[in-house]
Amino acid sequence: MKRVITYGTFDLLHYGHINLLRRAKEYGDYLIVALSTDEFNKDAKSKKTYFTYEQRKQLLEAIRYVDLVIPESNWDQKPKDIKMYKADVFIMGDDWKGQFDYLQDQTTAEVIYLPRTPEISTTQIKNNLNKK
Ligand code: C2G
Repeated sequence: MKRVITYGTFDLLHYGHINLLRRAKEYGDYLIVALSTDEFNKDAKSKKTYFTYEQRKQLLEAIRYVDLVIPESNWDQKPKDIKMYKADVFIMGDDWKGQFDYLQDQTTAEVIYLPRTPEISTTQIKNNLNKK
């Protein structure tokens, strides 16, 4: 069983997120999503989410590519998560390229950055809605 892990806020779930999750799942058989908690978003990522953690978790759990959703409550939990969940591959969109290379040394997981889906983001959705 090849296990993949990825992290994110996944607010206002959109096709860019789905593209990432679909491609991440292609690297293994089991996809774990570490979902940023409301506190982590507010305190560490300065993100104000539209949907709560529970709502975002419910949406992710409905996606066929996602096998498990766990909370992301700090920046430093990744090595522990990778060990605890026996993740073989760590995947993020390439807006994070290079930021998590340290995991390649600190854990047995392969670190892969996938191209982001252009032209879509939660921020853009919010801005466009405000214009209407
Ligand atoms: N993403 C993408 N294409 C988009 C938008 C997002 O591929 N158009 C990817 C991002 O690169 C990320 C994932 O979807 O891998 C989730 O995006 P966000 O919810 O914006 O996650 P982020 O705030 O970057 O959180 O510790 C890591 C952080 O929790 C990552």
